[in-house]
Amino acid sequence: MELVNKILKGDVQAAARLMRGLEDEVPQAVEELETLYPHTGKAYIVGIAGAPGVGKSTLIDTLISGLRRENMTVGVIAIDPTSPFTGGAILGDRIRMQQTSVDKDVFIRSMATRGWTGGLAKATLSMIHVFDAMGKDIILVETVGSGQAEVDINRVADTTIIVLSPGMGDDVQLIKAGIMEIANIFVVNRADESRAGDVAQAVELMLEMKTYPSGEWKPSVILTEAIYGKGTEELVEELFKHREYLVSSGGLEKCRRERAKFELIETIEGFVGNYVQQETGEGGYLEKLIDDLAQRKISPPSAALEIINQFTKQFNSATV
Ligand SMILES: Nc1nc2c(ncn2[C@@H]2O[C@H](COP(=O)(O)OP(=O)(O)OP(=O)(O)O)[C@@H](O)[C@H]2O)c(=O)[nH]1
Ligand SMILES: [Mg+2]
Repeated sequence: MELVNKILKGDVQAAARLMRGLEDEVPQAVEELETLYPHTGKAYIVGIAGAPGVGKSTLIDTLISGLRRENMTVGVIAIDPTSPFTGGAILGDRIRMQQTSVDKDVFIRSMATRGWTGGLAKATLSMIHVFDAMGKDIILVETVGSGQAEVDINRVADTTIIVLSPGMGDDVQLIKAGIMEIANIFVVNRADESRAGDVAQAVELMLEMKTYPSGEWKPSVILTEAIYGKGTEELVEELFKHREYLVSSGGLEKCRRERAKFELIETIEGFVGNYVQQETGEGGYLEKLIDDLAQRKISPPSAALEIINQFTKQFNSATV
C-alpha cells in the first residue's frame, strides 16, 4: 500500500505508477485501488464526446485554462482510439494538450483501452478513482464517439458535453444515435468555419422539437473556436450552471448512484466474463457444458447457472 498515501497527498508519480499497474491489471494495483476507494467520490466528472477530429482535445486544453482560472485542479483522461496497426494509443493527444501539461495541478493521462478485459467503462472508472483520490476537483474524460461509447460516457459523467463541428457530415447521424438524450451541453466547435451556424441551428431545431418541463435542464448550444480559445468562458459558465442545477435538483446524488450501479454491473460482468474466457480452452469446464447442451442433456439457462455456481466456488476458494 506504499502508493496509497502518496496518491492521497496528490503525488503525480505515484498516481501514474498505479494507473500503469491498473492498465496492466496487476493484482497489487487492484488492491491499492481498493484501499483508495473510500477516499473517492468528491470529484466532478465531465464527459466530452464527439466524432474524430471535431476538436475535443483542443477544446479540453482551453477548458483546462478556464478551470484553472477558477482555481480548480483538473485531471484529464483521454481515451484513445486504438490503432489497428500498432495496437498502441495514438500519442497525438498528449502532444496537443501539452500547453497545460506543465502545470502541476493538471494531470493528463492517455489511456489505451486495448487489452482491458473489463471493458471501456470499468477501465475509465478505475482511472477516475485515482484522480479523485488525488484530490482533483474536476475530471475531464475525452472519448471518441461511436454510439455505445457515448452512451457509456453519459453513465460515467455528471455532465456530458457533445462536441460537433461543421463539415463532418455527421451532425444528423450523431443526433440520430441517441445523442440528443445524453447531451447536457452541445458545443459546435470550429465556429470560425462558415457552416458552424447551420450546425448550431440544426441542433437548436432538434431541441425545440422536444418539450422540457419547467425546472428540467434544457441543453444549450455553445459556439467555440477552440484553437483561438474563443467561447471557453461561456462553456465553463454553462458547465458550472449544469453542476448547480444537478446539486439543487438532487440530480447529482442520482448521477452518483447510477455511476455506482453501472460500475458494479460492469465489475460483475467482468468477473464472470473472465472466468468464462478462462474455461473456454480445450478440456475446460465450459467445453463439457457445451457438449451437454449440444446433446440436449441440459438447457442454456441451467448451463449458465451451472457456470455461475462453479465460478462462485472457484472465486471463494481463491479469496479465502
Ligand atoms: N479551424 C479550426 N480548427 C480547429 C479548431 N479546434 C481544433 N481545430 C483543429 O482540428 C484538428 C483536430 O483537433 P483535435 O483537438 O485533435 O480533435 P479531436 O476531436 O480531439 O480528435 P480525435 O481525438 O482524433 O478524435 C487539429 O488540427 C486542431 O488544430 C477550431 O476551432 N477551428
Ligand atoms: Mg483528441
